Amino acid sequence: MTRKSTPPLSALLFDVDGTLADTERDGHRIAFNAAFAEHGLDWHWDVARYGELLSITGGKERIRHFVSNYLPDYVPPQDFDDLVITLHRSKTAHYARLLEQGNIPLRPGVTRLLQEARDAGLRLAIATTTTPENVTALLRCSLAEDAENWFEIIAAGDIVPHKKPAPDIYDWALQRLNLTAADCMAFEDSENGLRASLAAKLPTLVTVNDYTLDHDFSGACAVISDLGEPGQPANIMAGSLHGDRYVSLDTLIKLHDHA
Ligand code: XBP
Ligand code: MG
Repeated sequence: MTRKSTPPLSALLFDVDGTLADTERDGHRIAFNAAFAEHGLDWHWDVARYGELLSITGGKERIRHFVSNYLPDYVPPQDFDDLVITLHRSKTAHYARLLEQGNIPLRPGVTRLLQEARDAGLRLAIATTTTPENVTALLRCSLAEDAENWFEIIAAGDIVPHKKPAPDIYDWALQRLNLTAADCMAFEDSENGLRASLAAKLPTLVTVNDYTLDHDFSGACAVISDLGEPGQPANIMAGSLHGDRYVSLDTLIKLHDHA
């Protein structure tokens, strides 16, 4: 159904990693390990360790944190800053290859909801700490060839000084959209992401994943397993979908009205 009147809900802002797709465990983690191996380093991030490292947003920041906190005997080379950049560039290339292989599908309900929002004329944006190339590759490989154009704003990576949980990336996107937070809804999967969106005053719907199940999601409109599909209901962990069993545009409007 197309909404003719100007909706009070004007735009949707999506996090990427963990929200659009489960990219972390079988995507970014594998790519980091491949980059370490490619550069002759015996560093390896297993699933559990990567879960700990996820508390640090941003890949370059995550590598630095790992070296400072997990490798007491490692003596960084003089050009350590360059090494981090080189490793991260290599990781980005490995990650793109994983996406090209088509192994990272979007999460349940994501494609359906994006289509519905587009059809209704809602504005779409991305707000993520990940590298811009990762976003465009995911959209192209896992959503649609032209999916980059579905989003009016792609706010990603190092364009702001402070990554999530700082609100900077959301503030940047809102400024570019020329909207106030109250006109929008954000979608997040992690505590750091939620802290960022709430600090930007955005009503936020959380879809959890295996890495974020235990996070503190106080302040979210609702916390659910995923967006769900007709016939594949979402599990509701906190809040309410106002009688709905999966998230449609009407659900979002109800959530937004109650925020
Ligand atoms: C995502 C991240 C990213 C990815 C890696 O956080 O923390 O750092 O793990 O991406 P969010 P890069 O979903 O909250 O945006 O290596 O490109 O930084
Ligand atoms: Mg995320």
